[in-house]
Amino acid sequence: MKIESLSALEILDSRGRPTLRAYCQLVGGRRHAASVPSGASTGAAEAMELRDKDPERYGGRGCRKAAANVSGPVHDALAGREFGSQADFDGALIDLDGTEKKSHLGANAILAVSLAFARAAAAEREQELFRYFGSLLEQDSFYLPRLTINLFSGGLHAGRQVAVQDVLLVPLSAKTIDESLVHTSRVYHAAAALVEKRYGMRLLTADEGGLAPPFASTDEMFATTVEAIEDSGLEPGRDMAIAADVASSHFFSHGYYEVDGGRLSASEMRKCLQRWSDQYPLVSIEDGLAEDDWENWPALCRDLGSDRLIVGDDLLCTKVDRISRAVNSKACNALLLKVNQVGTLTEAAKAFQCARAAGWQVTVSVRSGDTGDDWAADLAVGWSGNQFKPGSVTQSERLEKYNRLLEIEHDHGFLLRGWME
Ligand code: 2PG
Ligand code: MG
Repeated sequence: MKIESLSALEILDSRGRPTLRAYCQLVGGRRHAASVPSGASTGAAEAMELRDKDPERYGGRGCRKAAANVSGPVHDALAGREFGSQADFDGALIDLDGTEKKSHLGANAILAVSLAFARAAAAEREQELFRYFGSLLEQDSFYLPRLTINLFSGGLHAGRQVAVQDVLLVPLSAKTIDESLVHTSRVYHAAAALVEKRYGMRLLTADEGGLAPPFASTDEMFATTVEAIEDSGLEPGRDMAIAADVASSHFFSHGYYEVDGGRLSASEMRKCLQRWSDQYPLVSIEDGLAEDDWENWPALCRDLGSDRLIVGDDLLCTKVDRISRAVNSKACNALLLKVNQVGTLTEAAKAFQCARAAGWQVTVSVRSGDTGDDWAADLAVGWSGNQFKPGSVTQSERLEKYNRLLEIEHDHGFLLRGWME
């Protein structure tokens, strides 16, 4: 695969903030594009997005420098070169950048090019994108991931009216993607009606399309979720369970977790998570403890991990060294995989394999600032992730991913994974 040209431009994400779209053209092929997402609740160990820091444009968040890096030095170094594989191409990007966190060229620039190359390579092989992604892991049989779908948001995704960042629905009894979305839509509308009645507000949505009423407490957020499931005619815990992205790094300060007006020590925070798990049908807990609170994660996983997912997001940042540390210390049993935390497809594939080799589950996730590009759905199927977290069932940047899953299900009839299967 010989590179004809690489280029990029600044575009806007679902929050109206700049991000990047890159283009890759192989010799003899046509131009292929890929757009990258961007997070709000970022982990400290994440690869670095390059931002312009020009206060006159988008509060300093512009991505013109990152775009120029692709169209300039990256194009100049790689155009005309032949690459036998995604790993070779990504390796060249990593070498060209030369920094630990990809801060020289920008992780946003590097990932956009890595993905655009994947699209171009898949097209050259006349493969659907999910099959190309599968080939990176030498995988050629596929499952559809079980969905986790944003319903309510707090934390950094909704102005911190409660500490916990996201409450998600897990359609447990659904047999297909189609049925998962039908069930979820029922609950979403029941929740919207409850919110309107109880809080007297029209439907204001958070970053990922979830509802964000002024809940007085986290318990109220969980209890309203259960009520909405019941109102929809589904059975909580049997048809529809709950996942929480606690995102606790973002309310952890000076050794304490600041939840619902209280200051909890790590062991009190664990007790709190235990109580929520006893009281509500909580089947997955993401970032229940903070990203640097390594010493307390193993006890959390021991207490709650036998029949639920204990997911590391900020803790792991999709990085092999952090995943290995968590495997060795039994800190969690699942990886939240976000490709832009690490910056190339090849490194994300290694993180995926490292987690799977330890017998963990992998939840593939999009970001709170996302675009209409649907590559993440192909990735979730191509790598047959156990779960997929694309946000709520509103907003087109979310729905593009669900619609792509519907398309793959329709065209190929792959089976939907069972929960924790
Ligand atoms: C998370 C993600 C997605 P963000 O914390 O898991 O929900 O949020 O993209 O803001 O990091
Ligand atoms: Mg998270």
